[in-house]
Amino acid sequence: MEKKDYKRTLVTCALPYANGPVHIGHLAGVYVPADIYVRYLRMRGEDVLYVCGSDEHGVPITIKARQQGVSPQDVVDKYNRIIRDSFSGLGINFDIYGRTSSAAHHKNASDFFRKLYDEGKFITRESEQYYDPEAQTFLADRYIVGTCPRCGNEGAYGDQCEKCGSTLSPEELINPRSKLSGAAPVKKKTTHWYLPLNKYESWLSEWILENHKEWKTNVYGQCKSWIDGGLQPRAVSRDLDWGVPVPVEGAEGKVLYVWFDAPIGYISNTIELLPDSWEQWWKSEDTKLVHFIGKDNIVFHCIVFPSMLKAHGEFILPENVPANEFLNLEGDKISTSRNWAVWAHEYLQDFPGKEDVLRYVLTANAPQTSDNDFSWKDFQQRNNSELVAVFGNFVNRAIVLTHKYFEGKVPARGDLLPEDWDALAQIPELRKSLEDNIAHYKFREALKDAMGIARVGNKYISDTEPWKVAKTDMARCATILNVSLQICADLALAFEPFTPFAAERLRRMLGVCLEAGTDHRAGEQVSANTYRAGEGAALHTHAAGVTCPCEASVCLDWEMLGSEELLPEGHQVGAAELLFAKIEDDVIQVQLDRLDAIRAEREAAEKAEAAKRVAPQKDEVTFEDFEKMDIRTATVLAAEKVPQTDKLLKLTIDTGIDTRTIVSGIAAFYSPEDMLGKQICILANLKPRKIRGIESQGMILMAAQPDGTMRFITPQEVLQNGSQVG
Ligand code: B3M
Ligand code: ZN
Repeated sequence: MEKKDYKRTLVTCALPYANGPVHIGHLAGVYVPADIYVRYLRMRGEDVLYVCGSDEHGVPITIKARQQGVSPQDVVDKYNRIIRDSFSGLGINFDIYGRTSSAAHHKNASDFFRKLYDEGKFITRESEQYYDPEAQTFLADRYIVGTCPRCGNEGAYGDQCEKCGSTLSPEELINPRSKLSGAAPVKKKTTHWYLPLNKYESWLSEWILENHKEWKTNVYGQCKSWIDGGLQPRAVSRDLDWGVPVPVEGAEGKVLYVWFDAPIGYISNTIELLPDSWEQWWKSEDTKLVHFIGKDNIVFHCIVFPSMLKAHGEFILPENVPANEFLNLEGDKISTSRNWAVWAHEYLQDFPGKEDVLRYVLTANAPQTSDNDFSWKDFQQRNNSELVAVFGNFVNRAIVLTHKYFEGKVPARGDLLPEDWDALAQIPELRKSLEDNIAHYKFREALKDAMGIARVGNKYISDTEPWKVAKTDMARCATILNVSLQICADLALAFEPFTPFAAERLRRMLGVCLEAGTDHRAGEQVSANTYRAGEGAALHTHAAGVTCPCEASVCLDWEMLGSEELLPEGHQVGAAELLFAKIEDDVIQVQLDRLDAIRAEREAAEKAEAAKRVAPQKDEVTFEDFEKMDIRTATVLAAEKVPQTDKLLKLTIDTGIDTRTIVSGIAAFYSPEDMLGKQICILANLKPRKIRGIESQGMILMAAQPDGTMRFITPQEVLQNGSQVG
């Protein structure tokens, strides 16, 4: 059960590995839902801290650095910047985006480990690990490559074959070798620290399985199967040279395991932002801690990190971990290594001004309870027929008509008719549902509610036809537009969490500002159009052009959503602008072509790879079996195509024994002229059989290459026909 009376909410997002850019899968699973949640809570006046940063340790980073011939620091510097820019480009503005390679994090993670170490919370274990005798270093599984026992891929890693997707262990690789030196790895003893998760099993079981039955079923289910399966001690250190050094005498060459230090990064980043007040966020039972993550991180955030926090003893535990499933792209798993993704930074380049469209589509298709798919056609469709045709169209009509008939001033409202009441009455209901859905981390459904408000407005204005009414009854037209403008203002509130850029454009059109709660960023990071009236005061978000402090005569806040009068009569509305623009087919085609090219390239590479692979050896035969075959040299005397076939040649050959006919399926590889006069080898005593009505007396020996092409076998020098081969 969720505790009710929290004073503040700490929202963390999984720290992205700084070894590559973020893609739509990351956005849909973690960052967009978290951002909706944070924006919503802030509008409701809640005190929220929003923490993220990059995860800059781990083996994939050192591998990437080696591949590119740069240092791991270079790699993380590069991607930290790209990822950061992607987030802010999409309106995802964390209070802090820290880095686990920072000195402050190293110290914090080190202190955390040391406290547990000093209090005897770890056990040590000796194990055998692979070691590179030439490079004189232990090898992480990723640093061992070899041939995949399942698919024959020669570049499989010690933990996984990226070709066929199998999970592997280094032992299973055929011909394993070190990525560093190429040497065959040997086993060597090493000692590591382990967190004995088994000791936390009954506590975890009570905390999650008994007391957090409200967690999402996908999250609860994973936790249950881990706990029911029995927990084992987990190593928290590694033999590596990139990471937080293990702060213990004699631990040279060892660092904290990346999954030990990374979640501590949430705490480090909070300390960095709020050196004086961070403890209230991490040590007070009045703080609600919520981790937004993808499904592959569940065990670390629900089992391992909480056990670390419990062992430490001073920190709060998460109230919820609303993890999502995965997003696919055009029906295929998103894959960084195969470049099958839509990258956030590329999207921002390709679709300037359409940040909200991606946020909208990713929320509408969020993989909340099961994996879901992103397709460009759906993206286009949702933009054109939902954002443009419903939301944009409604707002545009309301504002344009207000300018046309009432000089852009909110007209007076006369007596309301039943259709007006009907429309207005739906909004508080949709608001209630939206609130309820967000409280339960159902962002997809919450977005439907927001869109429901736009649908109410669009239907209302279509049904009441103020442009016609204006010809006969200006007072009624005024009432209709007054009601329509109230609904526009509702939309400026309801869509702020989902499509903040459009919500801001809408506020500018309506000439209003928004009370958007507190945020904890330092003053200079607050964007140009946000304003804080004083220390600790609520943050106002002003549309560009609306003057501060709060000279906009109307300042909206969430509590007004669905109320009767958000915009007073006579309020001056700004000029109509385009809220959303239609996306044409050619724009979508560019994206589809790009994916097609990637798919084609992959298929060609796979084919080339398959072509290199030789067929496996056949079952054993005895010498006697072999001796039964009468293989001889022979010369082609005549050759012609078998009529009405593509594959067959009819050959007349001199076998040294006789002159005979053989029909052979080699026309795809040789023309009759190619064969004429050539010496070949034949299986002479193969039982004759009729092929296309021609009796074939024997078989030509051909070598079939792995790519499917065939060549005939010929002696090195011309021999007497009829020589026996064996
Ligand atoms: N960097 C894994 C990931 O991005 C990892 C998350 C760390 S959260 C503490 O999937
Ligand atoms: Zn494989």
